[in-house]
This record gives sequence, C-alpha cells and structure tokens, in this order.
Amino acid sequence: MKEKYYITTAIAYTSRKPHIGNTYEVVLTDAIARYKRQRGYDVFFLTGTDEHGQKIGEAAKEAGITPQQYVDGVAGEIKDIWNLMNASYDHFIRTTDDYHVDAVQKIFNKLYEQGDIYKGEYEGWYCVPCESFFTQTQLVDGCCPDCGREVKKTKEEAYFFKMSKYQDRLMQYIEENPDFIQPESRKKEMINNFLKPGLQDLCVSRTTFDWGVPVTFDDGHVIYVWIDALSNYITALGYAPDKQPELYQKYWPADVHIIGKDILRFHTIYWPIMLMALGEPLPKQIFGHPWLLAGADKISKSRGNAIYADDLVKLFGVDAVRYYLLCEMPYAQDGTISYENIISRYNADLANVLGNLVNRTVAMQQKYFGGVIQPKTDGEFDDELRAAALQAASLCAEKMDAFKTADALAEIMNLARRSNKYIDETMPWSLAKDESQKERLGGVLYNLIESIRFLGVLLSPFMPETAASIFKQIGATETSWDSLAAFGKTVAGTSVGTAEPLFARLDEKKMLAEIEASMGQPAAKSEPKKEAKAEKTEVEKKAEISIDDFAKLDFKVGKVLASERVEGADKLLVSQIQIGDEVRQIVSGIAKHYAPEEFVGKKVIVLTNLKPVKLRGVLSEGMILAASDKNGLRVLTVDGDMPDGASVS
Ligand code: ME8
Repeated sequence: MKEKYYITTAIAYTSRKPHIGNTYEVVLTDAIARYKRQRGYDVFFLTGTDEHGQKIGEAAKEAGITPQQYVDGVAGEIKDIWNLMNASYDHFIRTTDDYHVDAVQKIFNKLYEQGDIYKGEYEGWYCVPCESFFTQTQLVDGCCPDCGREVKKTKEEAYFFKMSKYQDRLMQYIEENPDFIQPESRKKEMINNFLKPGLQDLCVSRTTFDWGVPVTFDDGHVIYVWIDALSNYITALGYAPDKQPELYQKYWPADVHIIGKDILRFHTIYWPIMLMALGEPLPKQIFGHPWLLAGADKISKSRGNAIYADDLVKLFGVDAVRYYLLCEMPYAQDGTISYENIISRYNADLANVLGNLVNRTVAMQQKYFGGVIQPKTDGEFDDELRAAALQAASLCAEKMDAFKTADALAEIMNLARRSNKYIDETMPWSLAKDESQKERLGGVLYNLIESIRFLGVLLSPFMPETAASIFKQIGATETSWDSLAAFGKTVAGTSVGTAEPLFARLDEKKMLAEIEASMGQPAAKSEPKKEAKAEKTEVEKKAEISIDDFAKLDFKVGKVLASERVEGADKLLVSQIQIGDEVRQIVSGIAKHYAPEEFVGKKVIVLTNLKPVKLRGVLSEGMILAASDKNGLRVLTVDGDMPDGASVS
C-alpha cells in the first residue's frame, strides 16, 4: 500500500485578489505535492480560503455588498489563479462552507465544555490587517509588532483559551521533534520570542463585529478568525469532535503545513495547543517559507506594490512563472521579483539552455535519422554525461526531500548545461559528414535524448506542461521516477516527434517597454520603424572609419541549423544559427534568393554584436552578411572548412 502524504498551504484571506507572494506558496506546495506523487506517495494536497474576520467584513462594507457576496467573488478569483498555475490540489476548502462552520462550532463547544475556554473581558490592542491581539508592552512604537501598522484599542467581553496550560507540553514536543519547525532558525525565534517569556491566554471571540462563525451558546460572539482558520486542516478531512471519518483517519496528522514565515506563531503555538486540547496528534512539520519581495519591500495586498500571477502568465506562460518563483526563492532567505529578473532568467535558463538543448537535439534526430532513435553506442564523453544524469536525479531528490526547490532546479539546469556541452564535445554535425561515423552519430543522439528524458522526469513537478511537451517531442514512453534508476531506458527504433520551440528568446528591451506602457507610464517609441531601418540594405557610400571602429564589429562563423519562412513576410527567412556553444535566431531578407532547405547546413558570416530587433514580430539576434546587386543576392561564406564560432576579422 502507498504511504500517505498530507500537505497543505495556508488558506488565503479573501480580502483581495492574491498577489504573486501568495501564489508562490501554492506553486511551492504544488511542486512538493507533485514530487511526492511521483515518488509513489498517496498525496492529499489541501488549499483554500480564509473568509471570516473584521478585515473582510470591513472590505465588504467598503464595496457596498454583503460579506458573503464579497468573499464569493474573491474566493472565485483565488481559485482561478490557483487553477491557472496548475495547482494540483485535492480539495479546496472555504471557511464559509457549512461543514467547516459546523465543525468549528463543535470544536469551540468541546474546548469550552472541558474548561480550556472561559469567559472574561478583553482589554488591549487589535491589529485588523493581521487579525491579531497585542498587549501594550508588545507594541512597537505604538504599532503592530508584526506589520508596523496602526492598532485599535479594544475592550470587549470575550472568551479566552488557556494557552499557558499546554505551554510545557508544547516546549517538550518541540524539543523532542527537532524537525517540527523548519527552517531551524525559525524554531529558535518561536522559542525565544514566545515560549520562553511565557504564553498568555488567547482571546478567542469577538463581539464588535459579526462576520465570523457564531458561538452557539452566547449570542453576539463570533469565534476568533484564527481558531476558525487553523481548524481547516482537519475539518477539510471531515473531522469534528464527534466524528473522525476515514479520510481523517487516513491522512491526519499532516506531514507538512507550508506557510509564510509571518504566520509561524499561529501554526507552531496556537495550532499545536488547540490539537493537544482536542486530544488529536500534532502535524509532523511546519515549514515557514521566506517572503517574495518587490525591491526591498514585502509584497502585500494592502501596500499597493502587488504583482499578479495572471499578468505574468500572459507575458511569460505558466511554467516560466512557476520556474522563476521556485528558483528565485532560496530555502530560508527572501527572494525578489521584478520583470527584468524574470526576463533575464527566462532567456538565460529556459531559452538558451533548456529550450536550445531540446530543440537542437530533436531537430538533429529528424535531420540525420528521419526521427528514428538509433541504438546506444559507447564513446568518449558518454560516461560523464551518464554520471551527470544519474547524479542530477539523486541530488534533486535529496534537495526536494528538504523542500529546497531552488537547489533542486539548479541540479536540473546543471544537467541541461552538461548536455549542451556534450553536443559541443561530440560535434554531431561533424560526425554527420563522415559515413563511417554514422553509428556513433546515432549513439550520441541516443544519449542526448536519454538525458533530455531525465530532464523531463525531473522537471515534471516544477514545470508540468514543459515536461509533457518534452516527452512528446522526444517520444518518451518511460516517464516515471523509477525509470531514472538507470541511464538507457529510451527505446531504440522508436521515433521522436516534431521539434517545437519550448521557450523562444525574449527581447528584454522591447518587452520592458511594453510592460511600462501597459502600466500607464510613457510608452517606448514604436519599434516597427527601428526594425525597418535595421532591415534596409544601405547602398550609399559611407564615411571613412578607423580600424578601431571596425574592431567594434564582432563577426563570427555560424552554421545554419534550421531555417523557415516568416509567416506573412515573403522576403524573410528566420534561421537558427550555431555559433560556438550558442544558437542565435536571425531573421534575414533572403527568402527570395534561398529556399529554407537550401540554406540549412551553410557556414555563414554573422555580425553577432548587433542590437537584437524584432522583424515582423520575430526576434533577430544578429545579421548574416550577404552581397547583393540588382541581379541577386548571395550570402558570404568561408573559403574552406572553419568551425562555427571562429572569429572573422
Ligand atoms: O495569512 N511572499 O492569509 P494571507 C511569500 N489567512 N508569501 C507570502 C507573501 C509574500 N510576499 N505575502 C503573504 C493568511 N504570503 C491567513 C492564513 S492559515 C490557517 C491562515 C503568504 O492571504 C502568507 O505568509 O495573508 C500566507 O502563508 C499565505 O501567503 C496567505 O496569506
């Protein structure tokens, strides 16, 4: 029988649409859930929305609608974004769901009946955005010690939870279970800041507003939103004090609650104490992830610096956004997000390394063997590639078991880089020229396909759509984690699919200008005119230049790997040019003079340091030199065999 694995996210407040920081948490949890499923666990992944409390009640009032109408709208937006990000949750709980409300009331009643909750009067301070109580001495400069915002003086009749009664048991539990609070640094923070100074009884009901779960035995009281919210982790499994259904018995205790570091106190102190009082087992682990910052600030719904996942997905696609979030956020330190960073990571890792590897390999398999995968051979550099693939799998597992997604992704990208290096080392295009090397060429491509298959399997939890596209392009049938036990599961004689670019390089400057324009800032000058100029062949006599001017031009030998017509432009060909260890995409006005198939395989001269432009919407990263007059056009090439990447001067 499969081992169970129960993983949860925090439930997001339905005060506003979730920003990219909230979304990060869901993507992180999803990657772990997918990884665990891949490793054979029976996973239950829970997420949902936290819909009660003063903050949401006030937001609804401001919007002029009922709280229920308000939360229905925002919960819908949250679910849409989680779905857009391909979050593979098994259940989405809303704290306004009837079964949850009913169970929370029963939990409150049980704790009251057994004497853990008592009635008193609360006098102190309340932070509405954090939905937290504070004493005068806990305030910092008169403001909330957590978020620094204004607090409200509160005096009301209230119920209290005897936290102090369970303090010693909790301390003992934390000491005996060293992995309970992760990362380690956060554990010390909780012990030193909250447990050591001594726990105060927690105020667990409110009377000054009514958007919450009513206390059944005392009209006018609603249950404190954190008691309501934390209970979701067990009510979602059908728990109530009078019933522990099969789902609950199977999955509880949770293997891990994934939450942001700002809400650790609620999860590592209040929640375990609630469970102790209910006589239920405690979650095995609480993982407090770092924050995603915009510049130096925490992204926050109320600070107005929010970036939203749906906007990013429109620009970059789901998997690129997932990739950015998962590799930008190290284990314990905060990460940052900006459009520039996303674009440069996209180009550096996804387009240049991963996309390029898959595209080149599938194209070569098609070109040299009509797509049919040839048998494995043994040759130079093969052992290293094989070892790199096996090592990537074991290191990736090690990092994922510790929730270190950024480190796991770094291992995967290392394998992709190693595979690109293998292409440079084995030079398939050279092997292809020599009939006696045909078998070796087949073996080299076999190893590349197998290495890409490893990448597909390893990337599945992080970038599920990309992994599916990789499997389709290489025609992979073995896609399970277990298939990574050995290098060589690709079946010779099967065929690859058609090469489809996974990630086309982005034009950073243009994209940033478009983003700025869409944000309401002055739009950049329109690009098409610039493009027309770059495309135009200049024929007039030009002014003299010095040798220093000439030295600024970086010409290289390039080899045309692939070429096709640009849709809707009868003069343009878009070609993939191998220049040393990189592949550039170049658009040239030569379609009337060369058929794409005639152009492939040619060694051309490329001006490589020309600023990239878009021609008819297609990115061009350099210029292929050609001679022309009124009778025709011919590209420049080298006299004799020179490797691509060689300098021209
Ligand atoms: O805290 N970077 O809801 P929430 C990373 N309803 N994570 C962030 C973040 C950022 N900039 N901003 C927020 C709540 N988060 C409660 C949870 S659970 C029983 C109740 C994280 O909508 C935050 O830490 O404010 C939390 O884990 C989650 O997003 C939802 O935040």
